[in-house]
Amino acid sequence: MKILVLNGPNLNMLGIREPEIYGRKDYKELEDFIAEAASDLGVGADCFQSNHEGALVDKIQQALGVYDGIVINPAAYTHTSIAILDALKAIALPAVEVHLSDINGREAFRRVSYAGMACVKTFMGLGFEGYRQALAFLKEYLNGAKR
Ligand code: CA2
Repeated sequence: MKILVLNGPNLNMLGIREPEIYGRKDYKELEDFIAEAASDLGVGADCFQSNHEGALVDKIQQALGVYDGIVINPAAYTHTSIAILDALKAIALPAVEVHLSDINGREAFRRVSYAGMACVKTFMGLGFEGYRQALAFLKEYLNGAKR
């Protein structure tokens, strides 16, 4: 089972600013956390981070036929990108949305998630742990789809 983990703009800045919202660990530590969680679950996971909407859309399109599912934190594009929503719908692979923070408990503009409309589940407000839960959920979801 191969899962693509996508992270959107500014997540490469983790640990540098706003630790009260996003924690003190940096992006490299997030990638290490995801690799360890995937290994514990016995699934393969590749991480990709970009600050560019089109690069994320390209990566989603390229996932078809290569990956079984997607875990995605589109970051600020969550709340603006119909292109990412359309790309997720176009490839129709099971996708799970993750947010480090609780987007429903913050500014009103963060309460809308376009990408989430194409996702089977959302984990938010759990910090790095949300990625582990998303991988575990996707593994069970994909196993269920095979039965
Ligand atoms: O909570 C999340 O994971 C978000 O997707 C993070 C995005 C934000 O726009 C979403 O509303 C919620 C922001 C990621 C930027 O991360 C930073 C990291 C360090 C310093 C500043 C921003």
